[in-house]
Amino acid sequence: MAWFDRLKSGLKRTRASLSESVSSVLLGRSSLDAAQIEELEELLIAGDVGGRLAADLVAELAETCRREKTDALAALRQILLVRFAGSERALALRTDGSPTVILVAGVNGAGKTTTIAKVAAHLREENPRLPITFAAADTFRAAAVEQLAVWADRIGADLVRQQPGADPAAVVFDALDHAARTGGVLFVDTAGRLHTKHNLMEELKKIERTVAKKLGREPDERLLVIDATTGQNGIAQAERFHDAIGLTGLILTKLDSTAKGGVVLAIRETLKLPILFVGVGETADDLHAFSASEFVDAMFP
Ligand SMILES: Nc1nc2c(ncn2[C@@H]2O[C@H](COP(=O)(O)OP(=O)(O)O)[C@@H](O)[C@H]2O)c(=O)[nH]1
Ligand SMILES: [Mg+2]
Repeated sequence: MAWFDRLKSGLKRTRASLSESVSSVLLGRSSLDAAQIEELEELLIAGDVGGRLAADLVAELAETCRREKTDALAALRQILLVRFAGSERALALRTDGSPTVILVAGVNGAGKTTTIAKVAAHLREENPRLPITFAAADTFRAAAVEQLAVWADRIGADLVRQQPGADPAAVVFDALDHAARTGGVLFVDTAGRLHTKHNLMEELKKIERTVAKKLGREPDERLLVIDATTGQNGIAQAERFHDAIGLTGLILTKLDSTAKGGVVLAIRETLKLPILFVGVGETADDLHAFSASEFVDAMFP
């Protein structure tokens, strides 16, 4: 299946609850009365678009309709396209021989480890000779290291690991030595346990400092993986991670498992960070570079 069809199919639930109800309010209209404006705003909020953005979008739509007497649904699509143009960015790979260091953070179960595997699989497909290293810096659970080891094996990536309970920064230290020899891309898989939030943030900062000390720069990418089903909570979480490690971008997973895919718009609007990838399922083909226009097209076909 081509990517756009996967995305559309992944957004099925969001379309069924958010898009279809929005469309039925707007269909065939070229002006909106107060009741319709209110209904539309409520539908957008229910779809997790966020209160402020919903109010903004509805106000802009009402104004556009007043001014241009244009088809309201087409106008909403256009407003979304303009507002979210440029939300995407490709992975920044280094070309100076020094390894590209990609730190991947997020709470437990967000999809960090599988997302690393998927992105690595794509890189491997584009360039079979690209050296790829995984640093197993989620040392908190033995199973996490084993999970990453299985992926490394499948993809043909090198794995740098230590025993469970080891200092994650020490694993990264070793992995940096390894990647300095091989070049290519180093993915750092991290822990995500939430009940020790402070320690987690300190752990991530320590990993950053280790990279800075060894390479004289921050990790090239500091990506946060957000489970789209966590909705507005994901935004608050992201702000904490951003405060701790200065995120360079976001990856949104599990859009296939939520009817509130509007959260993508809320996240972009609130955090102003680029979205690199979105995930709509468990296979490597279900993770793809994000495109704002594709996303709007898939939401409102
Ligand atoms: N349905 C669906 N499941 C996903 C997606 N991304 C990841 N998962 C699943 O989420 C679960 C947790 O992923 P994992 O990578 O172990 O999370 P981590 O704790 O952040 O490392 C796994 O079963 C993944 O297959 C997605 O886009 N859609
Ligand atoms: Mg993991």
